[in-house]
Amino acid sequence: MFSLAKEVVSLCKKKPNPSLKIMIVGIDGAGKTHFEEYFGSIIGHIPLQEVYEMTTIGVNTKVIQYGGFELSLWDIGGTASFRNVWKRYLNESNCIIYCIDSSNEQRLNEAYDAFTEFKRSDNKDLPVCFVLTKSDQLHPTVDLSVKSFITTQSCVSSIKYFSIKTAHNEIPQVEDIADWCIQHALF
Ligand SMILES: Nc1nc2c(ncn2[C@@H]2O[C@H](COP(=O)(O)OP(=O)(O)O)[C@@H](O)[C@H]2O)c(=O)[nH]1
Ligand SMILES: [Mg+2]
Repeated sequence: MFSLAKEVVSLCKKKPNPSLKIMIVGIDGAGKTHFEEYFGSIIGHIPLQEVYEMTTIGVNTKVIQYGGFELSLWDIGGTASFRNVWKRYLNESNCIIYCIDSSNEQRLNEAYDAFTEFKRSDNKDLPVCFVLTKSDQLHPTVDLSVKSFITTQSCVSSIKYFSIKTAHNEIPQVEDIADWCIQHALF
């Protein structure tokens, strides 16, 4: 009897956390790979790796445990020729993080166009956390523009700010983003 109870306890312990899949997209240079690295380091305690100053070709994945969930992060390359691959991940995803370089007003329309084209394929209308990256160099026009852009979207959405320069400070940027994803994810 005692050994059966022990077995049940050990099986319960092995039960994995429910999984939540988050795709991280945005045009090339938006800061996705740096964001994912810091996310994995701060929340998942994965040692911070040096990010190669190179455009991501393909997908970088990380799996971390947070808030009772197993979070799978997919940082998907954002070059123009790779953007049509994003939609292939929609079906399996529960939430989207869309990174926009908040310092770059010149590429803002390109970022909107890529998002609009991508979202057209999203039948579930997944929630989107718009992460304004490089917030150490936040351009006020970009900030205002994105605030207005999200009001035109049908999906549940929010704007969060992130900078590799302040990610480790007292401001819980990454935790705030992870909490938002957990609260709004569609299963
Ligand atoms: N100032 C600043 N630069 C950043 C920040 N995050 C990323 N970068 C720079 O932005 C460039 C593109 O970053 P990367 O993560 O490769 O973008 P990706 O193509 O979207 O994956 C790199 O040169 C980074 O050093 C940030 O928070 N602040
Ligand atoms: Mg990248």
